[in-house]
Amino acid sequence: MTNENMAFVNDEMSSVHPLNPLSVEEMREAVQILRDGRQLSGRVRFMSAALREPTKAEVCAYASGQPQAREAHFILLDNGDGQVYEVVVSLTERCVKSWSHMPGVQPPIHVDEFVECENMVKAHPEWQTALRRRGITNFENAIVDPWSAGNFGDEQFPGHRLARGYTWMRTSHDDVGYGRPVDGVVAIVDLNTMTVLKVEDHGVVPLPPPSGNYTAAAVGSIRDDLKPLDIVQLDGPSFSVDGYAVSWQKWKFRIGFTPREGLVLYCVGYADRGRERPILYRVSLSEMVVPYGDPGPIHSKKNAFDVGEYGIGRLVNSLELGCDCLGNIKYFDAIMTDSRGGVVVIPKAVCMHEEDYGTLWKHTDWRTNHTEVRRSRRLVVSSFATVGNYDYGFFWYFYQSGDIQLEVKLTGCLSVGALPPDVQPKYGVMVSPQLYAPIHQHFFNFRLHFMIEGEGNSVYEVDTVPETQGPHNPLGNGCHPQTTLLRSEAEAQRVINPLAGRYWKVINPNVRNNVGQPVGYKIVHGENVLPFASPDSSVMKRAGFMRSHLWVTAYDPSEMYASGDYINQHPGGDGLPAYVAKDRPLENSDVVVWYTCGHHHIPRPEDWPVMPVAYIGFILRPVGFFDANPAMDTPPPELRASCEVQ
Ligand SMILES: [Cu+2]
Repeated sequence: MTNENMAFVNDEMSSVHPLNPLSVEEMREAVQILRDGRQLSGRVRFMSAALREPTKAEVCAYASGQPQAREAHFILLDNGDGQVYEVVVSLTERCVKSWSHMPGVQPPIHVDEFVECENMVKAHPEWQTALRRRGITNFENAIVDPWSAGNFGDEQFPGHRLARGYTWMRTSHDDVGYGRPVDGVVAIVDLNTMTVLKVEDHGVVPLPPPSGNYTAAAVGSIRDDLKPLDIVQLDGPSFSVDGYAVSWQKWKFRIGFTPREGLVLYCVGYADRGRERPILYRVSLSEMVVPYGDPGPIHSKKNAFDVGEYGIGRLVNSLELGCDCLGNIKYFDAIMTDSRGGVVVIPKAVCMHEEDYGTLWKHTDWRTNHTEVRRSRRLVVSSFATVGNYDYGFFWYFYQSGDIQLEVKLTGCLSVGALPPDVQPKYGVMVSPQLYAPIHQHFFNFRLHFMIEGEGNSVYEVDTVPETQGPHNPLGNGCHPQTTLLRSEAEAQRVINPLAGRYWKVINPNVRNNVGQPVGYKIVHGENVLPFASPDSSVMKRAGFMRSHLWVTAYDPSEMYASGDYINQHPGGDGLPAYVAKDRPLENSDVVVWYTCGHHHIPRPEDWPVMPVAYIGFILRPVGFFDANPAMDTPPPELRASCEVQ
């Protein structure tokens, strides 16, 4: 893609841009075309409905004002026979363009299945018997979540669409849902037939006492010494939006959204040297998994893939001004379908606003006492999703310094277990009387399709190494960066090394800055960890992307997800481990970087009943991309003297 191409993909044209998510009208029409083209039985579910995203080549071929082929992609599941179909509908040609049978796969669990599964399990006599065994006779306040079944090689029900239903007891409908696990009871369900196949009972554990609720009314005494803190922008925000195209300061990008990945950003570029300079083609959360470290029968099978097994975009929150976002906000809706093909709009699913971010740069001349200081402003694009008990925020930040930051905010309720009084857990931490939270990790993999100044990109690992001893290093202080080209996919599977100051950079060897360096961006890692599960464990096979923090692949539009297209009940090996098995060359080519970050969570009592936000992420930082500090031209702040506290 040339720089000129990049400019046009960032401008909204009179025709619909090929990367725009399907509109409400398009979604409704696509469903109708599908129904008109094929007789669908009443047992067919729409497991996914979204734009069939054009390939990068197709987007690059997009010409200003030219009508674009618009297509929708569906994943259908026939609950009657369990078969799965991928369907492409052409909105332009008003026809079903392709219909592909996908044998042996399981789509993600749909939120509609959550609701139906809970009602079905609660009505089942074996489950009711198991609860009565625990002295529970009123099932009204019970909640049941269908956890993904995984694949442990010991399946008693091959060929079924499985989930594991776990139960909790509320004291009322307003109670914290996840504080009182009915430990030991697992309902193995078939989501196709919506029946209970088996109720496992691993032994009665007393229900823990109520452990507190998180609503303001339940907390009771609310502190009263917080004064309002308002974000006021009387002249409006500094960004402009045209459809899904965003301009802010010198940044330009496009916003997208898929039911599987949630928030997607496209065509990120920066205006510099008199043109828009491409940096990224497409970035998204490609997969995530939460392996639990308790080997007991309940938690050992908990390792939810919240992207590939649930579709984290479908679970997105509708955000509230003043609560989720402060300031002058631009919201974007998310458009999808329910499992019966009805169009669903989640309003305000993506929030965009500006934030003050303290000091951008500063220097005081101590001789003259003259100070130059600039305040940092950042643009925030974010969304929040609720996956059962946990909540995840995904925040992209754009800075005047040229940095792009991704931050995941982890909050919500821990997945807990019950213990008899006076029993201490080995594999978890007590968070409340008779209530423990198993140790676990949250691994996120972000797919970062770079295009630094075009398609010829290379990836290097940079360590800092001490200089050898000798006359060239007489005082022993010498050290220097050691740069290693990652030539192929086999070489480009790396882990962090903070003690070597390791980072990875993506450069364009064909474009140089004013001191002759190739222009590039580096990946600055934050908190990270490797998994503790054994290499031959189920979760390591299924989430092979956890093995390395950095993976690089040659771009292939069919390679989108770190654990493959259909991870639900999959035995493993798909996704990145399969992609890199080809060991394709990477130098000076169209590369996709996949970054895995792991949040290690040994829970604390302070994480209960709702955990304060924990943060994890990474920064993409220019390294020789600019000739100098790109934020030199930010205006000096206005002096204000009226708000000094005496
Ligand atoms: Cu956690």
